[in-house]
Amino acid sequence: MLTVRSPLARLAFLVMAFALPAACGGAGQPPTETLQAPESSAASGAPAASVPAAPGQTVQVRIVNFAFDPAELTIPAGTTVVWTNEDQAPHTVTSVDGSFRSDGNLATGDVYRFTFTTPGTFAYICAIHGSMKATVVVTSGRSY
Ligand SMILES: [Cu+2]
Repeated sequence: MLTVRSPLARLAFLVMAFALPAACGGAGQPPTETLQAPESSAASGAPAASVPAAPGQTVQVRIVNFAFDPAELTIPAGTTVVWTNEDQAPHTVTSVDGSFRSDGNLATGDVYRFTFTTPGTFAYICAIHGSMKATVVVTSGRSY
């Protein structure tokens, strides 16, 4: 028989008809999407507190288990530190030199934020629990 009646033959032809242009198009396409995301240079590493943050950035400090976490934080001037009380107990953020302090007690889930503009070492405590001590070290944010 010479007549192409077999459905398989038709199917094969269809597959060829579709696959061929697709293959050609795929091979001829240059590798697109070579744009680099600017975040690779802007992101200054992991959100770990020991890594200096970029000026203007916000850094989180957790208050948990009757402690500030991280207890020691180094940031460039212009950084905003956001404390969040994750304890059931109330706490405060009270600087030793009086340069900043939370307005009253922070209840569970409460947030206190302060933007450090002056370089220096700032010790702070919880006014309720004197054993809760921590430090924010502010470096010059305009050194580059
Ligand atoms: Cu406390």
